[in-house]
Amino acid sequence: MNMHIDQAKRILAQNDRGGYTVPTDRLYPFQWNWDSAFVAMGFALYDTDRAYRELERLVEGQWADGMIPHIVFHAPSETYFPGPDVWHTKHAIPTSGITQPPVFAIALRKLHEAAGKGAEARTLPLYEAALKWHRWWYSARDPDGTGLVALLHPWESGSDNSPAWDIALARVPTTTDTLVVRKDTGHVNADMRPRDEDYRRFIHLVDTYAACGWDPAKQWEKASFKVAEIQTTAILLKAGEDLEHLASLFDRTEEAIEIAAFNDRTRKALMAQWRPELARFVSRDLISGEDVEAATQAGFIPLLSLDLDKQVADALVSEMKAWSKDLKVAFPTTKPGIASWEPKRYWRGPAWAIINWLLIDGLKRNGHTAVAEELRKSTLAAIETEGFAEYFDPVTGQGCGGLGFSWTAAAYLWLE
Ligand code: 2M8
Repeated sequence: MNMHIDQAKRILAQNDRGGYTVPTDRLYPFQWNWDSAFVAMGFALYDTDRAYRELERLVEGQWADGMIPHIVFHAPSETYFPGPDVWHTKHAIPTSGITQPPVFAIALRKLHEAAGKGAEARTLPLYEAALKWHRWWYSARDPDGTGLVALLHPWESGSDNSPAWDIALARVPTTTDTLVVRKDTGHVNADMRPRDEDYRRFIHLVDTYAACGWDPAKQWEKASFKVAEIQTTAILLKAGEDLEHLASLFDRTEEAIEIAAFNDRTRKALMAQWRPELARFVSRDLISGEDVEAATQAGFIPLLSLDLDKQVADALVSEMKAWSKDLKVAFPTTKPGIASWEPKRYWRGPAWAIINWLLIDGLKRNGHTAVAEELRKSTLAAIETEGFAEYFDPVTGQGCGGLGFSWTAAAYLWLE
C-alpha cells in the first residue's frame, strides 16, 4: 500500500470544515471555487457522497445571476485578507464578488460516472447550477459574443500574480478605499507571495466593482483590467463538453443544443489564439486590444479542450520540452530564464500539481501519451519527496507556500 495515498486522504479529512474543504489551514480558511472542484474529483475516487457534498456546499454560494463566487465564506475567520467585509456583496451566505476557473462541470461529470446507478437525482441540481454558471460566463463575460471569456480581476484566473498580467495590471491604480492589511505574509515567506503593489491593485479593483454594486454590466464598463483569457476559456470549453454530455444523458435536448453552440463558438475563438511564431496560444488584453505575449503555462492549457492538428500539437509539445529542460520539477508557470521568471514566487515560475493535471489530460487528448506519463511521474515524485505543498520550486524541487494542501492531495490521488 502506498502510504502517500493515506496521507493525501488524511489531508483532505483534516481540511474538512463540514462538507467543504479549505485549501489549507489558516492561509486559506474558506471554501475556494476551483480548489473544491479538484478536491471533489479526489473524493470521487473513494467517497462519492463526500464529493457531492463538496460541490453542493460550493453551490450554496451561487448568485441569482448564475455566478459561482471564487470564495464562499461559510464561517468567519480572522486569518485571511480580504474577508467578507471588504467585498460588500449581498448574498445570504457571505461570498466574494468575483469568480474562478469553471472546473466544476468537469468534476461533476467524473463524479456522476463514479457514483454509478441512481446518481442522477443528486447530479441534476448540480448540473442545473453549472448550466446557470456557464450562461453567466457567456452573458456577463463575453457580452460581444466573441467566444472567449474575459476576466476582470487577476484573482479570477487562479494564477494571481502571473507575468501574464504585468502589462494589464500596471494600468490599475494602486490607490484603495479599503485599508490593505495583508495576512498571507504572516503565514508564508513574503518572497513566495505577490508583492504589496500587486495587492493594492487587486484591492483597487475590488473597491471599484463593489462601488458598481457588483452589477456585471457596470463592472464591464468600469473595469481597468479586462483580459479575454485562454486558460479560463479552455477550461470553460472542457467543462462545456462535459456539461453537453450530461445534458444529452439527461435528455435535456434543448439545453444540449444551447451548450453545443457555446462550445462551437469557443472552439473556433480559442483556435484563433494560436500563435505559430510563439508556439503557444495567447490571451487578449481587451483594453489595449493587444495579444498577451507573456510566456506562461496558460499558453499550453488549450491542449485540454482542443483536438489539435498534429503539427500544432507537436509544436506545443516541443516548446513545453524546451521549458522543462534542466528542471527538477516540471511544468514551470513561467518560461525559465526570462526577466519575469521567479522560481519561488507563487504563479511566476513554480510548478503546481493541478496545472500539471490539466496539462496531462490535454497531452493525452492530443496523443502525446509519453510526455503525459513523464509529467505524471514527475508530479508524483515531487510530492513524494517534499510532501503536499501548495506548489514546487521547479529548479530545486522544494515544496513551497502552504503545506498540507488540499488540491495537491487531490491531484496525487487522481494521478497515482
Ligand atoms: C490563491 O489565490 C488566493 C486568492 O483567490 C490568494 O492568494 O489569496 C491562488 O493560488 C488560487 O488559484 C487558489 O484558488 C487560492 C486557494 O488555493 O489561492
